[in-house]
Formats: sequence, C-alpha cells, structure tokens
Amino acid sequence: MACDRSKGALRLQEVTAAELATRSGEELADVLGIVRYGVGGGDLAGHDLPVARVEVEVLGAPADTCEVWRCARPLRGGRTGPVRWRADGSLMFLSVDLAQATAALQDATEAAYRAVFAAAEAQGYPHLLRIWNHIGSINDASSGLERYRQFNIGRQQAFVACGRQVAGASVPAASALGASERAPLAVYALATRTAPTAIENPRQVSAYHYPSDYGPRAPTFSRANLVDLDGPALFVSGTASIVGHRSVHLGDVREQTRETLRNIAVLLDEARERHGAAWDLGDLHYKAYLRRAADLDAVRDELARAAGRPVSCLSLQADVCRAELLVEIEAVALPGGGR
Ligand code: 3EB
Repeated sequence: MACDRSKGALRLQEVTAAELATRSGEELADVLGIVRYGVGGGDLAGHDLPVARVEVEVLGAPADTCEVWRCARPLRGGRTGPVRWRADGSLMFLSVDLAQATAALQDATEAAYRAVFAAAEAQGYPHLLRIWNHIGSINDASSGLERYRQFNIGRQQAFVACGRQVAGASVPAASALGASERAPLAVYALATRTAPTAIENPRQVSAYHYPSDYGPRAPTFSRANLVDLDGPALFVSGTASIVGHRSVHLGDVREQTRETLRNIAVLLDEARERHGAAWDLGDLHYKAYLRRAADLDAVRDELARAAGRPVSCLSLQADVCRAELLVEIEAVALPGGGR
C-alpha cells in the first residue's frame, strides 16, 4: 500500500483490527497512528506504532473498527516517557500509555497532558492541534465532584504548569467523552511544527470562558483548529447542542443533532469568511458520539439531511460530558478529501 500523494498529505481510513493484524510492518510504514475502538477485545499486537485504545462501542460498523491516520512522507517514531508517537515532518500523532491508571483522575490527567506537551516539544512539534480525551464513567461523581470536572482541573493545571495559555488562539481543538469504567483515561493527540489557527463559534461562549456553573475550572479547548497540511485542513472539536453556554433541546436527540450541526456550519462560515477556507457540511468526515445507541438512525438521518448528501460518519456509543447532552459530533476536513 504505497503512499499516494494525489490523495493528500494526510488521510483518515477505517479498518478493522482483524484486518490490521494481517498487515506487515512494511504495509503499515505510512501509518502515523491508529485509534482502536471497541469495548474489550484484544490490543493490536506486534507493530511499533502508536495505538490509542478507546473503550467505547462502535455503532453500525464492525465492533473492532479502527481509525488509521496515514501520511505521505517518511515517518519517524518512538517513545517519550508514557507517550508513543510517530511524526512525518509536519504532523505528529501521540498516544499516552497510562501506567498510573490508578491515580486520582485529576492527577492522572495532569500527568498525561504534561507528558504530551513534553513529547511534542522534544520532537519539535510544540503546537497541539487536536486532542481527544476519553474518561471512564465521565458523569459519575467521586470525591464530591463529577469526573469530567476533575479532568478539567487537571487539564488546566498542566497547561499552566507548562507555560501554555488557557484561553485564546493557541488552545487546541478537543473532544471529551466517556468510556468504559475499566478505562479511566485515554488521551491521544495531533501536534504540528507550525502554529494552527483556532476558530471560535460566535453562537457559543468560548469553552475556556464558561462560567463556574460547569465546574471550578473551565475546559481548555477551542471550537476548531485550522492548519496548513499541504493544503488547508480543519479539525472541528466535539460540538454539541449548546447555545451561549447553555444546553438546549433537552431530551430531544433530533433537535440536539440539528443544533449541533448549526454550530458546525457556523464554524465553517467563520473558516470561510476569516480565512478563505471554503468547505460545506457535505465535505466533512464526521464522528458522532451517542449517549444512547438507539438514537443512531435519528442522528444519521439528521446528519444526511443537514449535509444534503450522504457523508461518512463513524458512530460510537459514549457518554457526553454534560449529563443532559445526548449527542456530540466532531469533524475533519482534509486536503484532497483525505480518504
Ligand atoms: C461543549 O461544547 C461540549 O472538554 O475538551 C466538547 C468538546 C465538549 C471538547 C472538552 C468538551 C470538550 O462544551 C463538550
């Protein structure tokens, strides 16, 4: 499977773990990193690759579906502390192996983020473009505080400790979802050599300015991040049915999906008006996280309707970080379509 530059510098594919297990190291030489979904099931053994293990159930696709990030350049890879990484000269994929999974969530989060920052800086990719977070039992409270709120404290502490801004243009795009209680924290990320451009949503309060009703420390993420990867690429953060800072359409998954897609459409308007990057909803590759597996058809239906054509969407059962939210949707637009 030789690299095909005509398809763009970065591609995202879905492949089952069973199929990946049959591939030789040579065939995986252009793989930047892998995200292995599914509750339980084996790890991807044998290959010296960063593999993020995300303990959520896949909906409407094989239970062992993996996302495979491929690129068109020679790769380097290694391990820095608990972080396994590969990098292609402009982009770095990082996955944290959490040895300290028994630590309190706030401390485990701070340690994971410090490790990501250290590994990215050591390799010359200091800009965090996109971070994905999966927190086991995300809506449960332990020591009196919801686990998502504990996570937000640890995340912000790591940014401050590492001299990073916790608001404004350098804040990474992100998602934060639940996972099986067996997997307390999974963190994986993309980092770049050159600074991306964060985009905020004028319909929403920036998450890093949320009032303290949502926790003692605000979440540290931007609504989207735009970057040049041999052409413009857009990473849309996990997006939900939030207007201002409030959750809207409580209990109605179709309305929540429509509001979420309005929010994503507004981010595309911002990308077009401010940065000249022209995408519409039909150009994106989506990932949808559903609190209730039974909502799959409703979410797919609303997505196809809003996009105006069938779009690719990997759907997963995962709790969303506010207990009243039923769906969160993220997206990417890659140069050349990225498939
Ligand atoms: C929201 O808009 C919904 O804490 O990193 C979306 C994306 C959400 C990222 C995060 C949280 C995060 O607040 C939740």
